[in-house]
Amino acid sequence: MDPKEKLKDTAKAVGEKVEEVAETAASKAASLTEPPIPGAPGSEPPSLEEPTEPRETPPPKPDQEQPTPLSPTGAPSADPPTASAQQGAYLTTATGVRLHDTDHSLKVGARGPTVLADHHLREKIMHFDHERIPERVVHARGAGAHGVFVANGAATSVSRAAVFGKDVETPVFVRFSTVLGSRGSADTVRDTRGFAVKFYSSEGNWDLVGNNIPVFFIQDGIKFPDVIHAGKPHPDREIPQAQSAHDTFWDFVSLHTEGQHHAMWNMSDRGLPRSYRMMEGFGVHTFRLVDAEGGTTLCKFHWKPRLGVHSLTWEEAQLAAGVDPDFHRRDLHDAIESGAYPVWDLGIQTFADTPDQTFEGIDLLDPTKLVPEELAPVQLIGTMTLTGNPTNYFAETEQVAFHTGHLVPGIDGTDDPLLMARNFSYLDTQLTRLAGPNFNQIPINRPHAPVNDMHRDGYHQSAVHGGVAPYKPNTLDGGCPFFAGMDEGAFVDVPVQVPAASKVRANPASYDDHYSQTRQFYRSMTPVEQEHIVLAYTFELGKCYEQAVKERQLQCLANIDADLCAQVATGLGLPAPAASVEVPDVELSPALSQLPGEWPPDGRMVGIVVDPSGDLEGVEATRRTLLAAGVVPLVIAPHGGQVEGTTVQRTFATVRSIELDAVLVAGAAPPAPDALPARDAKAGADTAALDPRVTLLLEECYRHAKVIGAWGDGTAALTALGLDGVAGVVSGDDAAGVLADVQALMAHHRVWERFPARA
Ligand code: HDE
Repeated sequence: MDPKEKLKDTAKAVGEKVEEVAETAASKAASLTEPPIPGAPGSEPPSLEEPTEPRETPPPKPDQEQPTPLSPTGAPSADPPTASAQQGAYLTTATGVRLHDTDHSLKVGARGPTVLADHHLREKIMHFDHERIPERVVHARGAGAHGVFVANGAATSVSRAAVFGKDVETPVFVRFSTVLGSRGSADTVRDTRGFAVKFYSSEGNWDLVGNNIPVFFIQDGIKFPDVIHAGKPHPDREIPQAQSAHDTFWDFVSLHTEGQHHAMWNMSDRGLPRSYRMMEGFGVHTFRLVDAEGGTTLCKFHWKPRLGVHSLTWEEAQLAAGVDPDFHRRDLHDAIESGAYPVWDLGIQTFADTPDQTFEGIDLLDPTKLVPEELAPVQLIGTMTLTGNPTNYFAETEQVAFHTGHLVPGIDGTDDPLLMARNFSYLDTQLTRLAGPNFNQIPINRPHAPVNDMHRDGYHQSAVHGGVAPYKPNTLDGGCPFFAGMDEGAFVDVPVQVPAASKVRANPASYDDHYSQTRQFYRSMTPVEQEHIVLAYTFELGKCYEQAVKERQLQCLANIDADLCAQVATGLGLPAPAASVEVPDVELSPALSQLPGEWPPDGRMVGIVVDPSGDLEGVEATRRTLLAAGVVPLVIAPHGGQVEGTTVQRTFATVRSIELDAVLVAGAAPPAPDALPARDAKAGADTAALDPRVTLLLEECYRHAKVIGAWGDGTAALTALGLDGVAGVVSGDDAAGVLADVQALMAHHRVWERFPARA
């Protein structure tokens, strides 16, 4: 079969799988007797005893996908996707020789020395010693997923890329990440998030390597090592990990004031996403689209999450970093496993490709500037759905290699000096990280298009190239491979005019204004969001040691907004300086705010605190209604196991409020037998009627503006805590009525009224 046809079939199969799995998930939820709480470690439940009958390894879990089976040079393979997993029922050496023991090294007598001839010991330890590869120098901590992108055809008038053709389905692999932390750092730190998408298009791979923030810290890639050195832990003590709340970061951005805009986004709620599923994504740079006639249009890419853009509160983020450092990774995998597939629309803002490359006075080559959506609306051009979890973290999420230079015909870069440096960096970094130039042959990186590149040899070469003439022109290999023209889908460089100029190390004057868009962002926020920004700056600068750094950053804040500066200065106990530049008014851009709105609840978590002597029928009905709405119910009880036939997912001892988007109290919840201060300091409070861990749960949910509901005996708990009649707190006699109100309130993400406005 023609490889392209075969690829189309693969893409179609992915699309069908999306629908099929969605349908199965919905019908499964309706018929389930046990809640499908995601997180089971394997595809089948383990036996109590060690199995001894030889058998093949169990298959991957239904939510897991593998890289499409392709040869290293992109030829479709008839192999099943599991062909690259372990094969056979018996333990073997790396060369396939069966083994009868792997627990004892070969010794001279049971107590004697190990012999050098033990080839199995030597091979096993050698391989283990080399299991680690260098982590990414930035974005080391990440989580990935498989999915599919379906174009709606709206971009075909501006780009000839096949990936944008109407109804074309393209498999994708996405990796979300934090920037500053090491591979094992916590997910919920205040930081920018990476949002990198690899499209396995029929014309080759296209990587859109973006962030959840539309601007960047620096205007020229030559400063990237500097800003990262400043953001990473201090080189002497190697602290703090994965955060910007320290002297070197604020020293840098207060000196390189072009970083103020990005820093402002980090200090806003965007720095604390509730979930990877609830983030916008941005290509940041301006790209150049090329149509079928060679005409060009400038564009900026946007990913819009169907679930809306939501954030954690600062206290939630801090708690999660300790209680569940894998918060975002777990959330993404759990959502996919439970069938709540994350969906984003891809959109573009388009601009005429004029010689000055500006739009409404905004320099499109300056990556510290955005174009407000009010000036250039985002037009949707397709939809991405994430449908599969990786089967193996290392093989897929760790080894995936993105590169801004992975472009396809119809999509090109611009002269943004940040993008230029990236085009160099992403190839270069893989040489060290993935040990050589053949990283595109690693299964997760293999293009779904035929590869005939004349590159030869190198570490880990897994293609077996035929022929003798990897050069052009040649006659010995029949002239192969041949050049393609535009009509055969070649990437033909656009002959863009470059103005004659002197070679200089300089920025254009249009890069000079570092404050107007920073001010525009702050002033476009709602009062609640502004309060969070004040708190963030006050916390971050409060963690700085050096007075000069704090004062210099306050000066930057004065140049952004006098009130913001005054609030932060008060928190730091320092005088607020006057602006040192002119502070003109700016047009507001309401699209920058995350509020207000209503969004679907898919994949959200609702805790149900049960009391073994309470209304368990109501609990069961509530659980089913939530499942049917795509919400994950977590039953929380005094002990694990079952409560009168209802499976318990969390106990009073194991639950923590940060896991929940809303909480329901379905009974009196008196102190459990393990509510012992000697065992758990959280159980140390006055235990009068309610288990102290439940009191803490409710107090935290209240403080984090989460919806709280109770019925029956549970209402007494709310009364005891003084929560009756408070915004976003629902109580009543019947479970169904309370749940309906709770669901309606949850659509707003939080009970915003509970965050008091500044007097
Ligand atoms: Fe990156 N960046 N970056 N970056 N970046 C890397 O590539 C770099 C920039 C982004 O999940 C590295 O494979 C330079 C902007 C993401 O694998 C490295 C500059 C944006 C990821 C690198 C930038 C990004 C990276 C580290 C300034 C948003 C994670 C390992 C010129 C538009 C991709 C690697 C993944 C990763 C260099 C600036 C996003 C070192 C030199 C702007 C999402 O090559």
